Amino acid sequence: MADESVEAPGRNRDKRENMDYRSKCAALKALVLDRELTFVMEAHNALSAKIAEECGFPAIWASGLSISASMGLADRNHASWTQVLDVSEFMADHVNVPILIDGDTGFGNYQNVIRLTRKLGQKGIAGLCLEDKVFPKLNSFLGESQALTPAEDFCSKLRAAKDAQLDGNFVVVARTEALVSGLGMNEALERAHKYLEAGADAILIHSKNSTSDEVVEFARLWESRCPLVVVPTKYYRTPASVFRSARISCVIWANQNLRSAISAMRRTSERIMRTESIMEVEDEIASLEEVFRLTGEMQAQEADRRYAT
Ligand code: SPV
Ligand code: MG
Repeated sequence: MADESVEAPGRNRDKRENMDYRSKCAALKALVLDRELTFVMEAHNALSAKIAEECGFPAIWASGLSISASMGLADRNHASWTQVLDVSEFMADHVNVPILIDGDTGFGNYQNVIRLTRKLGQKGIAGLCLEDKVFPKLNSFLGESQALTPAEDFCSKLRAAKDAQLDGNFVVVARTEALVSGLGMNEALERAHKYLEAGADAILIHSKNSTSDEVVEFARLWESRCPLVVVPTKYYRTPASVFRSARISCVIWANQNLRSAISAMRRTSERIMRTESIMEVEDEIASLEEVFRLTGEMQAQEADRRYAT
């Protein structure tokens, strides 16, 4: 009879993966509910997710803008939801911290949200952020007065996501674009109330102002009814102490890894082009050893030692 106390390689694999997923969801839920301010870092592939994790970020934002940009695509749902999901799966496989995915509008109606949410659970993604714009979306910082979906329709998506989640601690963040679209504070608050009622675990109040005044005012009027998330891309001068005093739960740094990669790659390519040599850049770029380390080469060599015949 097999000795049940000895765990054969591969045995209980599914159980372990489920446990891992459970703990990622629990970790993300705890971060969102915690009264301490949490910083969530953008990533657009497994490598940037790994770097963000190693730098100490407790959660990753799988940014729609950054993922589509890294594919050379506009942030207009030109990347399909399965393509975004594939990238996020590589990220989830590569890091131990939870991932909150930017689910845009949910890629359709509540039907699409149900399928998306189930797939996120299967792929190890701990949270989903949905925004109340219409499909296909346009980045919040483009154009004026973008149309919003009726609040009732968006609530259907939120209810569908909460009902479809595979883990009790899966986090659904409802993002309102009411301020971005110029609809005003009352509309933003009314929508947030409805979204909370529909089951959202947190509200992302988005703003494209160059100061944090309107999100701080929203937070004051919201009176901590549920955790608040902000994305200070445009009000980047705001110090963290302002978010702490406003009792914001999470700050998402939404695109800085992508933008720094663009600048670094351009600098390196320009220098190599100009000097017709890689000598000048060699000491300033990541070593090959670092690439091997970040991509699990040591673990692959360990597998060779154990299993190669
Ligand atoms: C993203 O990162 O894709 C976002 C945040 O949705 S923002 O681009 O700032 O609207
Ligand atoms: Mg986005």
